[in-house]
Amino acid sequence: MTYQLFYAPGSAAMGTRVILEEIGAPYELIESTIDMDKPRLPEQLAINPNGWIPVLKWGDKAMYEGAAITVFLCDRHPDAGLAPAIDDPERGLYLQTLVYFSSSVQNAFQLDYYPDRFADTPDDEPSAQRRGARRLRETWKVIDDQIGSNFWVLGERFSAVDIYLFMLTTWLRPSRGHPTIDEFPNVKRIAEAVLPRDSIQLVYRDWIAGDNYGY
Ligand SMILES: N[C@@H](CCC(=O)N[C@@H](CS)C(=O)NCC(=O)O)C(=O)O
Repeated sequence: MTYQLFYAPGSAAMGTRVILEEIGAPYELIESTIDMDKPRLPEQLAINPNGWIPVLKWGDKAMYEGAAITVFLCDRHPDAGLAPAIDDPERGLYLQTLVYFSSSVQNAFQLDYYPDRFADTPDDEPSAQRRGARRLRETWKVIDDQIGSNFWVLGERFSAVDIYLFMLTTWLRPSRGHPTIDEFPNVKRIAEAVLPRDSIQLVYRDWIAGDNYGY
């Protein structure tokens, strides 16, 4: 079974690609875009009318929403050991953190990167962006405090949530008023521990080399 992933550099689809690499499942990338001036592929829009990625296809099925795709893939490939099983004591924290990342931390990024979705008029957009930068600080602080002295987000065990954390840290841009990762030492420690993984080195090669994907 070969997965197909609608993909663009710099996007949340990179996190999905890392999961696919970690799982060792065969996959193909379908070139998409997050450029708001470019059209989306009709096939992508038919699956996700919102126009955003990641979008994952397998067989005659498809889905979108990065956190849901993460849970889906990790449950489907338990041998990869990327997620606590359904009856594992850490399953709750795993789901809580993934959903918090996707609904709260990502939302804060969106206020800055897509202010037109949150502001009534173009004149109001800078206000949405400023609130987004503050919201980033608030939400990352919650995560930093949650991690505390844990080695990984879930404690002793590496999981897909650590990959998701890494992906989100690559979107931090102090030049846009975002906090720096140094403000969140526990987050930074985990991002640095994730960085050497082969999957990250492959998928984030350009980012590691200093390409900020135009942000
Ligand atoms: N809630 C979605 C959001 C995904 C998202 O914001 N993707 C961005 C790239 S990181 C995107 O495709 N942006 C272009 C657009 O929204 O049209 C998820 O977590 O999968």
